[in-house]
Amino acid sequence: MAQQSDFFKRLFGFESPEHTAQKAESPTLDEPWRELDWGEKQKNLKYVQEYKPEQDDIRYLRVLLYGPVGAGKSSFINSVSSVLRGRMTIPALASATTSDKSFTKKYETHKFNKGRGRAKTFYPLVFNDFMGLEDGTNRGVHADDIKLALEGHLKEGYEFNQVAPISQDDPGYNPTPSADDRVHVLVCVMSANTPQMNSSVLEKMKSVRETASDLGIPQMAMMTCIDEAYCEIDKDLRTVYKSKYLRKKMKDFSSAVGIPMNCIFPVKNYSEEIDMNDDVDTLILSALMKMVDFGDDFIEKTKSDM
Ligand SMILES: Nc1nc2c(ncn2[C@@H]2O[C@H](COP(=O)(O)OP(=O)(O)OP(=O)(O)O)[C@@H](O)[C@H]2O)c(=O)[nH]1
Ligand SMILES: [Mg+2]
Repeated sequence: MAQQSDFFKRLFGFESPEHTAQKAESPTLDEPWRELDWGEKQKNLKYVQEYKPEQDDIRYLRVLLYGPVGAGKSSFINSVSSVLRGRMTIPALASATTSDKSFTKKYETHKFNKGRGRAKTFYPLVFNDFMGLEDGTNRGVHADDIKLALEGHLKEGYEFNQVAPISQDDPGYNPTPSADDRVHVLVCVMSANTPQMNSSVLEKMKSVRETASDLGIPQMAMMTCIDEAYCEIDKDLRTVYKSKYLRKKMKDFSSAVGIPMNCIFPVKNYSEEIDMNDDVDTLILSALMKMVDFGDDFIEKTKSDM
């Protein structure tokens, strides 16, 4: 077929109508719309592993994940841990099934071990995993709780209350957060496998974003489950930036939540595999490097504002 179409093109100087129609139907573009170097895993891993905030009073760069129930927030934390340690690890409890009720119920900081035994320390990059945003009022996490978390007011282990956001006299409320209790990057997580986002969840997400913008906190987004949503990507992860459907999905998501396209990253979380895979790692690292860069810029900015 390719030979036939080449022949047609050479003969007539343009592509045959059949070939043009076939190209239009194809789920993939000829060229990726975003460049990603699939051979740079080690260099990118080193970049993240060697990152350290410059400011003395900040031990950790803190990333906060939020988004709808079952979007893959906890799975992303597990995936990051696995990528950093070079083997499968599961520090954050992820759900084995998808439901409309959030599986994560507590506010927890996830740190990643560096080294073992006596030499064990932690990477200066930590994640907080939020309970999912659910449809309707008094369901799922309150946007107000996320806002307080952004400023560092939620204590470790705080149990989310679906009926009301935390009050200042709650033992889980931290009235005097330190510089590294606060959030340095806010990441919205969304599954590519969700047909359409619910309007009440979208409203909650917008309100969180507005607060983060008021606080000057950098924001980005990740689209998970790209393997489940698009069979061409499932077969070969390297087609990720050639998928027409995924690009459209990301564009729609970008306009719905107001996060620019260049701050949205598609990822596939480790979910069913038992061994590590370089392509999966490369996509995760691509998002992770931006979290480190954006978070570090914010840390530097707050330092110079003081
Ligand atoms: N195939 C595939 N499955 C995924 C991916 N990310 C997450 N999953 C699956 O989706 C389900 C939900 O993932 P979780 O990580 O628990 O989602 P969550 O956002 O933490 O959910 P809540 O805590 O309930 O709000 C789990 O069964 C995961 O294995 C992905 O990228 N690909
Ligand atoms: Mg979770």
